Amino acid sequence: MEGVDSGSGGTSRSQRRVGILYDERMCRHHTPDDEPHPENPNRIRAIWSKLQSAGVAQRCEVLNAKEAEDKYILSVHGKSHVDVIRNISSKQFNSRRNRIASKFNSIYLNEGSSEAAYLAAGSVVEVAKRVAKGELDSAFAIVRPPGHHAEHDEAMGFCLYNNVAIATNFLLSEKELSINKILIVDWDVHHGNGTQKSFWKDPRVLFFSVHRHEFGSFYPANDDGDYTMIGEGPGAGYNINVPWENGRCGDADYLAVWDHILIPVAKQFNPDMILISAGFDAAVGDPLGGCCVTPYGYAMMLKKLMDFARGKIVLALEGGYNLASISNSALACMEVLLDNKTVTGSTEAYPFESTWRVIQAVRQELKAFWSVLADELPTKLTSQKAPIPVMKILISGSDSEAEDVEELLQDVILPLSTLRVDVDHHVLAESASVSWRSDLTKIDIWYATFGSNMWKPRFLCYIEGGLVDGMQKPCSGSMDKSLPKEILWKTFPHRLLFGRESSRTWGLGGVAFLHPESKNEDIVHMCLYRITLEQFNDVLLQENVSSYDMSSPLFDLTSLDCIKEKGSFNLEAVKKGWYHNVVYLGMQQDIPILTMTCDTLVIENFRSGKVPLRAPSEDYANTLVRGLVEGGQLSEEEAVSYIKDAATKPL
Ligand code: X5A
Ligand code: ZN
Repeated sequence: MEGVDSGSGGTSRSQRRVGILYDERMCRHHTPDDEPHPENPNRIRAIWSKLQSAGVAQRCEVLNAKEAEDKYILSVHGKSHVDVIRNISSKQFNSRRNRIASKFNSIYLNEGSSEAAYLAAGSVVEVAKRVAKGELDSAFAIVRPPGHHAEHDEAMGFCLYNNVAIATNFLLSEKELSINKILIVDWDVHHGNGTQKSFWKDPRVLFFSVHRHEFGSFYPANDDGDYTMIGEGPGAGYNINVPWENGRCGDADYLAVWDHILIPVAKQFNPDMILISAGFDAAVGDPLGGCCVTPYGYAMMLKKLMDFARGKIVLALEGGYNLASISNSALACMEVLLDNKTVTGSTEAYPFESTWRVIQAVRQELKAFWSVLADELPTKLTSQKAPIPVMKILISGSDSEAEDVEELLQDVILPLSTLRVDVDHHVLAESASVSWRSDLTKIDIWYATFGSNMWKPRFLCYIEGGLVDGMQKPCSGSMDKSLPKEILWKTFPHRLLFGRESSRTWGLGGVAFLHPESKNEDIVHMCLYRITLEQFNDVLLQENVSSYDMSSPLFDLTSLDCIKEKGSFNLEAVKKGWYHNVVYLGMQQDIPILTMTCDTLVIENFRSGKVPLRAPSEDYANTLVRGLVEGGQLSEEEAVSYIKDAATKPL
């Protein structure tokens, strides 16, 4: 039997009235030639179909999308911006659309964009109105394009109209709704810059955003999301930012922020209604977010907010780019909206030390406005912290390295028994790849290694599978497990460097990169393994920890022709991987020598400090030394100083 009310009071309804809104027309907004893009129509399709197959949509009131009226949109955006979005999809803009889109930051536009933007904004208005009127207890608007980055005169970050800001102004303007104080909770992994600006001086709207910030280097990459940004004039104190110093934040971090900032403030503010900018890109497995909130975490965050505003809550979708993660997160939220049942599950980890630091900074900054934040947090509490990033939930330091969701699933999600989670994961797609494999197995190449792969037992993990000393994660190996046919060493005029804060395989500390361009004063020792081009493809995949399915090769014969001419070859399919740039180093016995490293753009980011240069960890450095020594290239002393040199010389 569904909809059992385990809550108190015999008079309560057996089923809460929960609204859900989905409209296929919002899928007509997509990239002009349907090029792949994280913000694509399948996002809302995946959520909608998940909610249906789980039987949740059937327990909700399904609402129709509506286009927003210009007068409400104009309460947030300027006339010129509204004119652009209204007209952009018409025929006479066909030739100019791409050029206009390129003037914005992270925006694409097509014939369907206008309608989708109007529907997204109008749909959030629609569900908000119904919840405000009491026709519904709460609701979820499954909308796109998202909205929270969109500013007064600016589309950005995949957002055209600021859906949540528009709905907020609508609620405040309809006096008979009696909604005078609104809490906006923005749990999208990115800062809600557009929403912040909309209500900067407005004390009727308490804007709260928790986001990756990394001192202003995470998108939108400025200081707007800093905790010192608290609003101005009458709005001072009504803007609260919780900026993460690092990625990898999970349930424990978010719930600590809820318990020690958001919930006490919500109590004191006492909102008439809550709007959630519900991006699910802080979810475990998200390709952009690099955080690891589980469905249980989202459920708890939502549950804790339901004690306010008499449960009048509207969720509006923002970001979230892993289809399985966003579907499961949305499902967990819907179950909370529908049920009085308590959420079960547990958070095993502690918050990061940096999380306590940020919480304390926020409380300090805002205690003059919110007396509930005035007390110092007890040391007994703040000393409970994750030792160092726990390896099993350590998602690499970059905001982009593709994730192995499977591993995270087992460690983090499976214990959360009541929330069914089945994140898809890829294995080598054997059947589809048979044909290219049999072709590429006939071609030999030299795979030239400059990092830990110089130590043969370590490299063999990429062929045979498994792990060796110092590695924190096993490799899957190649499909063809035959050993390298030959091994030889050579030096090349390239610069070796170490960067990034941590890696999945070695933990904290930098890993080796090769400057893709050569320079005469540089020298790098390289161990060359003669393997097949098929095996090289499997190595490429493992080096770039990707969910790419290998139904076609990453690097084929055409790529080989191309690289001999151009010198390097970027792998589009794993472009988020750290080693997606294949570099050609010449020929050896009529066989091409190939290596893999980052591209020159990343080198620039290393140089500017945007991506950190970092010395290797002890385990990792030892592996390199071992490779050089056992390979007969250098004495131990020489090897140690060679590595140290590369790790300390400025770029
Ligand atoms: C809504 C949202 C992300 C934009 C990232 C641009 N936008 N690199 O998640
Ligand atoms: Zn986002």
